[in-house]
Amino acid sequence: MRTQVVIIGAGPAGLMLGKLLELSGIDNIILERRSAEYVLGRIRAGVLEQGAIDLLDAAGVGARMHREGLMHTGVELSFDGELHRIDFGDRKVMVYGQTEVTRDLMEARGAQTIYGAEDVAVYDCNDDRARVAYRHEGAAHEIECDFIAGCDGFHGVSRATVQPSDITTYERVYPFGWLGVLVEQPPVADELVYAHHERGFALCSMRSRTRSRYYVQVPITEKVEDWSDDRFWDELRARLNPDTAAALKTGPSIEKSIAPLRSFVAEPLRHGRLFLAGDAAHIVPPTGAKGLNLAMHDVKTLAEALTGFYRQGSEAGIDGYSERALKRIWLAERFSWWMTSLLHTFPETGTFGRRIQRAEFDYLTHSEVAQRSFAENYCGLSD
Ligand code: RFL
Ligand code: PHB
Repeated sequence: MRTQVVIIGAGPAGLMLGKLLELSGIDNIILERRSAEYVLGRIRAGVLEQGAIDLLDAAGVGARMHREGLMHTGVELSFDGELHRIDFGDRKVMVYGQTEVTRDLMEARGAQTIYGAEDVAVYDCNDDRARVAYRHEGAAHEIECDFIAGCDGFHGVSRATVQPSDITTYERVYPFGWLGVLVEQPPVADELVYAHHERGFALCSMRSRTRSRYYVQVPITEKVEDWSDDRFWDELRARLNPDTAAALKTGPSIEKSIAPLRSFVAEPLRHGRLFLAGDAAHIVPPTGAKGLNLAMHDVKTLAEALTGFYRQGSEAGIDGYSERALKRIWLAERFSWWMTSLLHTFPETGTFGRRIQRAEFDYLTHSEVAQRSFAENYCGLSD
């Protein structure tokens, strides 16, 4: 088999890249290890920046998002029970689940996606042509291609095939995770509530007007089996401001899982004919809601680069991809790290650290300039 671009991974990065290439007339095949149902079953991100909204529109898959997504013009921040709203000014974000983005992209895909592709392996990335081998339904296959897009997430094969001496990684692993619960109940507030409390961070989010998503910070050693629904709701209430806690509508959880928190960047993003994009290249802690949005920005940049190569015969885009994408990646890493530092409890920082967090919160909630900066970062920096 032969194609122009092999995309590894059918998460939002791989599916969006596939769609953008398709629209530019560039042949591509997606290889995905899991089944489509499994991919759609993963509950992840919920917040889209304007840039991601615009990209979904440009890809022709934005109609349902505009019908069902919830436009937010601010967020609530609670610190030890004291609530403040931050207004985004003339900016906004869209609350629309990653599951829905993935479903819309899957349904719009015209080119081939091979689900259940096992033992995917990347070869010859530094030669004239690259090759990708895989097994499907027991048979071995190979695809020859011009380029490979590694969109296979943090644990994928793409980054792992690069010689360690050719890649530099930067990492911070946090000693806690987020225990998340999805529930068929209306959200507790019209906007997201991010809460700092001495017991730990909490977040009230949503998927729709009838479905809510809640998180509490837990030590990374915690086991999800030890968290009954009642224990979760009690802990969440204890961390919120009293009015929000009193308004909380609880119910049986329809999903419950613990996600670890990590900051990570692998540089560069190009290795011969292999390009890394999305979580394969970088991870942000979810506090700033940046992971999905960064993945969308990466593949927009990569699709433009590949379109320039095939349409104009220009290598400028593919040569500049890594540097261009990394600029935004590091800005998002900075904001996600900062928001994580502001809102979580870090046992090692002691009482001095807590007072600095409080000062940071007071500055943010009383300075118009700080709020404009927050809104600019949270809603998405311009290119
Ligand atoms: P994905 O979604 O991990 O998709 C990678 C795909 O590659 C497949 N794969 C392979 N396929 C073939 N061969 C192999 N060897 C393979 N290995 C892996 C996988 O099965 C999978 O289908 O990466 P992608 O596309 O780069 O997308 C990134 C986003 O999923 C991620 O950044 C966000 O979910 C992060 N995130 C959030 N981002 C936001 O922008 N806003 C949010 O509000 C937000 N909230 C979150 C989040 C992530 C969370 N978790 C669970 C980590 C909340 C949470 C709790
Ligand atoms: C979510 O709804 O899952 C969500 C929202 C905002 C975040 C992280 C996750 O910062």
